[in-house]
Amino acid sequence: MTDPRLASLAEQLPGLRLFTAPAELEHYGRDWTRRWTPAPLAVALPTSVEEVQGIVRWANEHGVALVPSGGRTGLSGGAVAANGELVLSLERMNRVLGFDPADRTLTVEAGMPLQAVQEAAKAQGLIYPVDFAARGSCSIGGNIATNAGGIRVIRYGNTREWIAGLKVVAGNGELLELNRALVKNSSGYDFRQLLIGSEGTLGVVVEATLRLTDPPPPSQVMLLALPHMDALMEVFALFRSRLSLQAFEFFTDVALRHVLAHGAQRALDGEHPYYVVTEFDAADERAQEAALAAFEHAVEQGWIEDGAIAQSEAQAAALWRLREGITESLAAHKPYKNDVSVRIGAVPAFLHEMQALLGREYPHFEVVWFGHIGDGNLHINVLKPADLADADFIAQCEHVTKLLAATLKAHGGSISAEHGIGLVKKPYLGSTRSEAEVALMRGVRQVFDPKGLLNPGKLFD
Ligand code: 2HG
Ligand code: ZN
Repeated sequence: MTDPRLASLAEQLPGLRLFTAPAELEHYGRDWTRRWTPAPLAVALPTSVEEVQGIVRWANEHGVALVPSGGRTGLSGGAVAANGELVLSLERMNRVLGFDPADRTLTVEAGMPLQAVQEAAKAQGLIYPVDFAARGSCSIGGNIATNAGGIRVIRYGNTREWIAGLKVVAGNGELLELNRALVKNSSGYDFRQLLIGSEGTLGVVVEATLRLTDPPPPSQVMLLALPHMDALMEVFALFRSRLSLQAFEFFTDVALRHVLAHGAQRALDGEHPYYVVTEFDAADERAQEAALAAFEHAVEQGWIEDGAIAQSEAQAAALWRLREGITESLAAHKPYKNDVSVRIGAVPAFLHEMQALLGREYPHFEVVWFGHIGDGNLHINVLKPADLADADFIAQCEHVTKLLAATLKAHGGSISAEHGIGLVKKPYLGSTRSEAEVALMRGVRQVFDPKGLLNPGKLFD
């Protein structure tokens, strides 16, 4: 440990684990984006709130930037450390701190993986309903920092809805206890909600008190094959009016091809351009009959060409894999990712404009569409041709993102629906938020983190 700043950190916090080996710097310095070369100063892995406060105070003394770090499954570069920052990994703060049956809340440390949170809730006969494919690796602190969405937003909303209280270390090292799990608290600004989605730029989330809820009734999972894009929203409107939906997700034939090549099992024969995986409450025969009737009606209307219903949990998991396995199946192609949203009512018009735009601008690239269509949230992954240099590919994609951002602006949409702005979407923040809003964001940042040491360069410069 030759760096004097690190020597002083080790001296101030003698029990603190610090990593400085190149392999660890690389591992902890990047997230699921692969665009930036990791180059942190070191990685600190505190085990207590006091240690986190000590690290933040040390950072202030020495002017060292910090990158708060969870599971690093993010797709916007929010957890990348490429400029000599200290990575502040919450990985070792991963315990359940308490369950309150009267409040139905679970208090956990920020480094706990989402799946472990879900399991801890289940052990109490309840659920923590936010869910998505990275559940095993992402951390609840990271979910809070990005206001993560996922596959059940349609029923349960985003992470924001489930945070009853937060403990946060602000940029000066002070510990803030935000909302203390109160259901009703009309006593001024709600900093808890401000911290959610702030991407580590206002404070380090160290603990969270999560609201839990009753498990849903037994459900059924269906895979639907659709003949054209317009059928997506027709089927969605029909299913939503007749069934109690837990999820309504779509992908294209291109996505299906990749996920099948990656080991998922084919569930329907034939070629179809669009697919939906939907899950809905089906506690009794009446609910199941209603689902069948909705399905048949959609077939009669020409909105559905084929479908499969899972007959067992294993089959349900296999259908879900067709949707949840997409990101992993594309990773080797170094995809350029867009994660955009518009109001649900604006989806049909937006889809048509996007299709025209992407067809025109990307004639030679493979473009994969999928996502949470029922929330107005689309993921557009553009795959890099093997023979194209990374920088050229990104430059071409950035050009299209500018056009896409303008289209989104015209539709009142957002350039980041659920992945955050991070480094990847920073140039486009202004397409989603007004100048006045961004100026206020900078002002808020200044108040929480006067020296600008928390995740600098993310969200805005
Ligand atoms: C999903 O919905 C994730 O599967 C990842 O948000 C999306 O890889 C992506 O673009
Ligand atoms: Zn998603």
